[in-house]
Amino acid sequence: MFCYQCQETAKGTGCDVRGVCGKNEVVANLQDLLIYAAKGVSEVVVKGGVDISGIGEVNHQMLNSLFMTITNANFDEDAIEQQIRKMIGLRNELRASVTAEGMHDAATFEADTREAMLEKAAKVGVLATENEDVRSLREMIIYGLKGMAAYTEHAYNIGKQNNEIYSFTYEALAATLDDSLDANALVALTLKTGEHGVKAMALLDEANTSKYGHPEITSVNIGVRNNPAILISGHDLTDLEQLLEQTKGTGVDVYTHSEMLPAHYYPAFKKYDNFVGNYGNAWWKQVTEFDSFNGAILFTTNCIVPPKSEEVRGRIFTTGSAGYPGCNHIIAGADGKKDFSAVISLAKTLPSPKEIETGSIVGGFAHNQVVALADKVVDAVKSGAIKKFFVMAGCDGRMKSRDYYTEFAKSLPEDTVILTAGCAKYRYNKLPLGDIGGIPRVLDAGQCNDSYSLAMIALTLKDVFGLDDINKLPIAYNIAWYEQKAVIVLLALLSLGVKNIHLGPTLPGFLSPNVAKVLVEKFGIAGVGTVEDDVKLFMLN
Ligand code: FSO
Ligand code: SF4
Repeated sequence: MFCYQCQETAKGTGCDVRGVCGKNEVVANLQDLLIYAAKGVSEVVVKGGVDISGIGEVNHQMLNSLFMTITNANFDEDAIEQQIRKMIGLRNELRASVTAEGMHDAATFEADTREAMLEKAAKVGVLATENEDVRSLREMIIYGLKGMAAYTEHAYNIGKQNNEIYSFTYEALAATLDDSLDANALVALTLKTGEHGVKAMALLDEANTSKYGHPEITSVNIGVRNNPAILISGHDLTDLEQLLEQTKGTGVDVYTHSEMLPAHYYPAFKKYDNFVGNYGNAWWKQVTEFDSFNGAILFTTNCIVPPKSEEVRGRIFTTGSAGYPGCNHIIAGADGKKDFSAVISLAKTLPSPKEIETGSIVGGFAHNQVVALADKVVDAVKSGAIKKFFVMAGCDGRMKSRDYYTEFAKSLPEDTVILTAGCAKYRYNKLPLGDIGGIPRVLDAGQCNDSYSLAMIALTLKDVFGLDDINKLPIAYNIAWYEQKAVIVLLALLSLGVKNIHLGPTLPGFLSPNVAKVLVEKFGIAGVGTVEDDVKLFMLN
């Protein structure tokens, strides 16, 4: 196996024996083959000139395939094998309907057995591309597409689609098979990936807000009640909605976990009186927090950490693109509805959660809410009460070096405001950082995809201040990344013209030295240094 798609990759260069995430060699290799099959489908669509408006199932399975390979989403080898078969089947049907010739091997290979799949996988993984710069760019594009697929799938679940995103996904995946494309062409494609990332986030924003209302300032309870409970993790709001509907009146409480926290900010979920609050912190703390939660757990997406005990594993359910061997997986029926009765029944037999903290946290500062406060914010900037904003969106992770972000937040001058989104927020959202004239010093826009809101806020401020360049705003970007959704967020920001983004806690292992150089020279991308130096540097510029 070889995988270097996330920030925690072994030695910063690549996992080649077992993933630091817990992914074993078989899962890693099957995921490689699934991506190869997805490239094959793309080749047929592009070379065959297939009209994508007529292949709804293929479009959907493409999203699902990419999503299943995101870090910590799916560890279930059987599920991945089944998805490979599905993609090969769909690819063959499509190929039979077109007349194009000279198809790439990805569009024609067959692998009927697990053995044949693993044999093929060994030849088509990341290292099959020999030139390290081409490999770096191809992989960066693929990781961006994975993140984009995740956001597009959530929008799809709400019934919103954008064919431009599907078309681009096929075009870009097929391009990663094309040896005639040099590094320059791939750099251009990388930026185009970012442009489509903006479209995917806009689509999801529209889907979420049209169905559930605009996020609004909300205080979220972080304590517990004395009832049996379900903890819902991941990012999918339609799963949450169905769970809340099905638990209504059952005596079972529902808590959010990690990236599901921002669901509390949406008006539509406030009517459920069993929707109690948020339990715990960022994804990686589940290794202890699932023990004390006691109840049933539902993963709607990543981030799953392989459970240490059978007891915890027995309480975990997965759905959508998520999966873990031995955990009950809930699939949607023909009508798209999911039956969560098994989760609810199990929850009823389990003790209530153990309290690990008390109090509340405040969030809900997505674009609509912040724009509603625009006068206040603009006045605070004009009067000098707010000197600078820090976009600190992205992910949290296990590495000790991420303490940097807590220390950085603590060390920022009191006339600065943090704009956050994604699970990175857990590094500082419970610190007593206070407010500036009623504006909290940590404004949480929501999930990682709600980084879109942060970009919208920046564009609004640019107009209000009459600036011609987004980089002239008093906004600094100090972003933490972990998995591929953060890659699409980064590419999206670059495509919007944002420069001088600091990325940590380490730069991606998938960046070759030459590709890293392009990012530094063209976009001013930098890593992080010490807290003291960085705060000084950011406040000077
Ligand atoms: Fe975090 Fe995991 Fe949302 Fe990621 S929970 S790390 S960027 O999946 O997707 O922020
Ligand atoms: Fe390693 Fe990350 Fe890949 Fe897991 S997802 S195998 S930790 S690089």
